[in-house]
This record gives sequence, C-alpha cells and structure tokens, in this order.
Amino acid sequence: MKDVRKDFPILNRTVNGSPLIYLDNAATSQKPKEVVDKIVEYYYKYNSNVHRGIHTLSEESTEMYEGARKLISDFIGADNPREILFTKGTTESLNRIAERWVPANLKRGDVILLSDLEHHSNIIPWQKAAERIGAEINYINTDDNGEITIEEVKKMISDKVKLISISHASNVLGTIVPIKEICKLAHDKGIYVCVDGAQAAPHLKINVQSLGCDFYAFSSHKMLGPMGVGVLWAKEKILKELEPYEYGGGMIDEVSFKNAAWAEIPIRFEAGTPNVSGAVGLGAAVTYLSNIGMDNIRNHEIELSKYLLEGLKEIKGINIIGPREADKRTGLISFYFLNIHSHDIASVLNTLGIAVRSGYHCAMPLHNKLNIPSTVRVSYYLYNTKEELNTLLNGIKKALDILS
Ligand code: 7TS
Repeated sequence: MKDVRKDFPILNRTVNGSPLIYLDNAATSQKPKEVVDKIVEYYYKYNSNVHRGIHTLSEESTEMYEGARKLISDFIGADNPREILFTKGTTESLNRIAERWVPANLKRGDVILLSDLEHHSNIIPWQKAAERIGAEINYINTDDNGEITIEEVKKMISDKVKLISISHASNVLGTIVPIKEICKLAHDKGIYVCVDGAQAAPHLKINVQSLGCDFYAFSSHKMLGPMGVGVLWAKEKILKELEPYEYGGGMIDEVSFKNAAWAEIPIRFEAGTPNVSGAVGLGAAVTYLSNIGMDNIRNHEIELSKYLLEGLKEIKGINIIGPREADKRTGLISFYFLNIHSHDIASVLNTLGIAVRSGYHCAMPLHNKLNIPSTVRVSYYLYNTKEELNTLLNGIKKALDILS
C-alpha cells in the first residue's frame, strides 16, 4: 500500500516525549489533509444554507451537499442517493429506526433479535422501543471463537421475530458477522434486517444491495471523515413509508396553520439546517478511501492482525478475546490480564505516546457475559505499521514489569 502517513499531519506529533502511536481507531480515526482541506474550502468559498436560496452560494453549497450524498451512495453501493439520509452518526441512525419504524411495524408480543456482541447504541434504542410497544428482545449468542454462526441465528428465529439488528463487525471482539447469510435467512421468513456498520464501513468494502439488508447505519468519524455526521441507508420503498424523525424547516412540501405535507425523500428526513460541511467532509473521506482501495486497506489490516496476534501470544498471562484467525477480524484486538486493570496498562502505554482504549468500550453486557472485568483494545487502520506494533508489544511488556 502506498505511504499514506504523510497525508495525516497529526501522526507527526509527539505525546509525552515520544512519537504518537495512535491505536484507538475504533473510537475515532484520524483525518487526512484532503478531508480537512475540503471542509476549510467549503467554509472559505461556498458556505451558505442549502435547499432554500436561489443565490449562487446557496446553489453551490447545495450542489456540494448533494454531491456528497451521491459519493456516499456510490461508496456503499446504494441503488440511488435518495436512500442516503444524513444523521449525526450511527447512534442517531439506529435511534431513528427504533423510534419511527418499530412502532409502525411491530406490535405487542413481536420479537427483536440482537446479538450479545452489540455496542450500547445497538441495544438501548431497541430496549426503549420494545418497552413502549410491549415487544420482546432476544439475543443471538457468539460461539467460543467470538463468532456469530448461522446455526445460532437459525436457532433464535421464530414466527415472532420481526427484526434483526446486528453489528457487521464487533467493536470489542473484532468479529466480522456474516450479514449476507443472515439477511438471506431473515428475508425467507419476512424478517427485516438492520445493520450497525460503525465498525465495518471503515474497513470492509460495503455493498448494501449485495448484503441484502434493509437498513445500514454508520459514522463518518470512524472512516477518516469529520465528527457529527453519519448515515442511515434504507431501501427507498421503506423510506417512502417512514414517518419523519424530526419536524421543522426544509422538510416540507406545504404547511398551513393546521397541518403539513412532507417533501420528497431524503429531504423530508433532514429537518432544519443540516451539517453541510460534515457531509462534504465525509464525501472527501470516502473519495480518499476509494482512491487507496478498500481491498488494499483490508489486506494491510489482515497483515497487521496476523503480526499482532503472533506477538501478543508470546506475552505471559495474556488473554486475547475474539476470533483466533486474522481474516475473521477487522483491525482490532482486545485482551486482558487477570489481576491487572486495563486502565493501568493503558496509562503506562500513554506515557510512551501510545493511544489505546481500555474499559468496556460501550459493550458492558458482552464483558459481563464473558465474565471479563475490562479489556485493553488495540485498533489500527491504514496508516499504522508493524514498527508501531513492535513498540506497542514492548510497551505492554514494560507495563507488566511495572504493574505485576
Ligand atoms: N456501533 C458500534 C459497533 C460502535 O463501535 C460504535 C462506536 C457505535 C455504534 C456508535 O457510534 P457513534 O459514532 O454514534 O458514537 N464505538 C466506539 C468505540 O468502540 N469506542 O468509542 C466509540
């Protein structure tokens, strides 16, 4: 893969006197110069509200906003850009479905299937929605290798299941979930599938049509784009029947003192002034990713996963969770040591300029189920190197010397 590090100015900084080694990409990725420059250019040259003015700036701004929608639509293989809704991120995207689609399509006694590896954002919205309508939630279990098998999904399916909402990739185990097979199974039984793609869209080549899902949610900031913007993709047929999430300016066709009629999709789902610079920045991010090539990114990450798995296995007392095979993971590995808190290890690593995450990673039910106190998570991306992983491995050994 071509040298991408020069595109990320932040990678030149030092932390606590050492060169920064950024291994917290599952929380948020760094941003290449192209993305930051595009946002600056937007504000310096084009800033204006969208979909409302007829002056030049407003037209240009609208063109950039809608242009970004098209770039993102192509990036995930949507049928057309009308299926792309801009949101604040994965969390909002999932809440929108739970708040609006669930009450219109599920009834008392119906079942929503989740899995045990979900992030809180793909648990709580469904819990609240289910509570309101009297639906139930059941969980598909991961196996001993941290995988979701199709046999386990089959076991959990019944006539009552109306929706499966599941991560495409786990933010703790790294597991890649067989979404395509799950969708096939679900659709044969008339079950809808919502995919939390927060940890997959940055790493895997996504094609929502070949996956066959009904909803796909992801965040810009984990895939080189700015914070505060994300996407909810849904099939056009579903969106046409869906109630808007918020009401206000920009999303209407006609309003009287008594009532209102909605504009076409996707505009009816974007009430108020949208995050135009965010969308434009995400457009630049997916262009950057496409130019590098998602297959190249994937191969690079598999290489790093193999290397790190080997290196970690040598460390005495380590417990690595998630699939043993590098190609069954995205770019992350979590581990723990009995009797040493993950925060202590992360603190020592920080003194060496190494950024990792420690704790529950917003997946407390999974940690509790595995009976693990908390984990250290190392998550890498296209700009990380084997040399950095060597420094990390030495850092972990140093932390153990200090802490044990
Ligand atoms: N779903 C998964 C699988 C995630 O990993 C995250 C964020 C979200 C949903 C929520 O995304 P947001 O952009 O709306 O916040 N995960 C993490 C993480 O693992 N560390 O920090 C944020």
